[in-house]
Amino acid sequence: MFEKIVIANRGEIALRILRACRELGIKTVAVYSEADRDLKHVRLADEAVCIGPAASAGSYLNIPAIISAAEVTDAEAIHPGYGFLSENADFSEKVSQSGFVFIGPRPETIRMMGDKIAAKKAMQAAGIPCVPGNGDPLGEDEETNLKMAREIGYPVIIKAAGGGGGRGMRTVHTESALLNAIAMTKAEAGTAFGNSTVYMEKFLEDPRHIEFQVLADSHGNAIHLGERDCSMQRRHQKVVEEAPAPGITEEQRKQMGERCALACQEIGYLGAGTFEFLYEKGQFYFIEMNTRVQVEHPVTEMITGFDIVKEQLRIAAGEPLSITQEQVKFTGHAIECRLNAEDPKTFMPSPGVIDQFHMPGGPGIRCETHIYNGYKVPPYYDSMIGKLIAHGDDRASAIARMKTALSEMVIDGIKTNIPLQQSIMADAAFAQGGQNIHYLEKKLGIH
Ligand code: MV4
Repeated sequence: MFEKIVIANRGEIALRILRACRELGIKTVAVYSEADRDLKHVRLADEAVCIGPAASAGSYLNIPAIISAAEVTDAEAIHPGYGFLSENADFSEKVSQSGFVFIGPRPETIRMMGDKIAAKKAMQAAGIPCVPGNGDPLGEDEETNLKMAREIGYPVIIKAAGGGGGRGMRTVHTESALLNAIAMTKAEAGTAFGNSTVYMEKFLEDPRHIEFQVLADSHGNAIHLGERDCSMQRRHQKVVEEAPAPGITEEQRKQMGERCALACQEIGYLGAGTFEFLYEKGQFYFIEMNTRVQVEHPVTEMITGFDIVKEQLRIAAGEPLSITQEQVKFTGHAIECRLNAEDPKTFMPSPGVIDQFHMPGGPGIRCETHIYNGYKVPPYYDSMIGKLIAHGDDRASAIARMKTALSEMVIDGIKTNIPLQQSIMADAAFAQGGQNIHYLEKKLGIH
């Protein structure tokens, strides 16, 4: 196992990684921006290095500064967390070239999954069901493109190969709008991603977002930890996640999960990963693969009793997976509410000093946050300040525990989305489970 690693992130996930390191006896190096001197994990880390100014371009995205921090502290590996450089293939490559271990997949894998066309092709080849549409780059020939859309059937969606996470895509409902939509998406993609390649898919109108968690080691072993339902989202930002996904049968879980694990073995995947699917009318359709630990990983940990971050560290150190697929057991139901420093009605960020914080507790409650009394939420980064996770024997009991926890949690001094989360937990349709990706925005009166 490593003796010392650099945590190349901030906030709750940096603290989460630090805790996993402590359990494994690994020393930690926190790297932080000038705005983040007071982060909780910076105080708890064995060493801390300031890597640049508040703006993340000069700090958390500053590759030479992060690698230098590893060099001066004599660390062996770098954990990127999520966001920032976590899915940057050039970063992972430079980390390796500098003699450190990148805690994540190989650069080639990250690069392939960053190219949505290459990712779809690889998954098709590995037997993963994909959205209808061959996934080839669209050429200039108008007749060919019109014919393809006619064959797929409207509505179709034009997606940028360099996009993902909801960026660089356009839906087309009629033939008369197709050619212009392709031209517009190409132009925008060229500007936004430096790659104007686009492809065409059937547009699924009312899907759910269901994703499978996988882990693969360097010895050729791969397992899945079941699925999460992340359909409660607003503007491509997840708001509530849960595991298991309501209504998914044990048989579906086994079949899709094992296919994902097998695909990992076929592409030589390394580390933790997520297969994102759209789920409609009983069918799964692959859309993207995330090559990082995700914000919502705790709901999977709660129903499996398994520590995903510790496993990332073990895998990166060359150890085999600590459990087999047969040892993975799913118990109860877990729900995660993301906690954001924002106005619950306008969604405007609400940075500032937290002058009162009371953390909820009780059976089945887990609170992942770096905030504390007197902590000042800086305005420079994502507004997520933590996550509240509730586990129960079944979905209803997880919701009941979440409601209790939300009602006893106090975060004063800034605005938070706690009222929004309370209204979701009290929502009759949410209580039913299995709502689609448009539900929350409709409830909020967007559309
Ligand atoms: C789609 C789709 C419908 N049909 N692809 C948005 C984020 C990116 N990961 C893919 N996205 C979508 N791709 C086809 N063929 C609808 C979405 C989509 C979506 C997907 C997951 C979660 C929330 C979403 C919100 C709007 C659109």
